[in-house]
Amino acid sequence: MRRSLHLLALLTGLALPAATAHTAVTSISPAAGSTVNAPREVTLRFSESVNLRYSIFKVYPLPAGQSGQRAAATLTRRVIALRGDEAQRADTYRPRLGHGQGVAVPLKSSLKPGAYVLMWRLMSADGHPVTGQTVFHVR
Ligand SMILES: [Cu+2]
Repeated sequence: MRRSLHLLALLTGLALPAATAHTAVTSISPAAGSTVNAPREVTLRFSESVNLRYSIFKVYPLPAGQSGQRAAATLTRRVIALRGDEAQRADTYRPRLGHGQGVAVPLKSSLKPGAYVLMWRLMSADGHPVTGQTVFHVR
């Protein structure tokens, strides 16, 4: 039912009712664009509970010389579904459920200064994937 509603909305250009909206990120720490001392983990909160089994969370350093949302989105598209990329990642590949509808993504120790991309892909309640990313800086 939700699926057909969604399709109808796509076809007609109507906004979806709130009940079928996709899972949204409500807060992220470190905040988007912030500069922080090397954190031990990043945390996200969502508008509905997230099933880790059907979710991907990764943190990648943004290659030197790159910055901004556009570079972050390009990197995310390239690596979000990549397997065997543990050595390139800044996280420890073990996201866990946090408080409320939150997810914590532990990071490797002593990250080097630079820009990092937190990226996610998860399944909304209606079965559609949601992908996003944010950038923070380590001083
Ligand atoms: Cu959908």
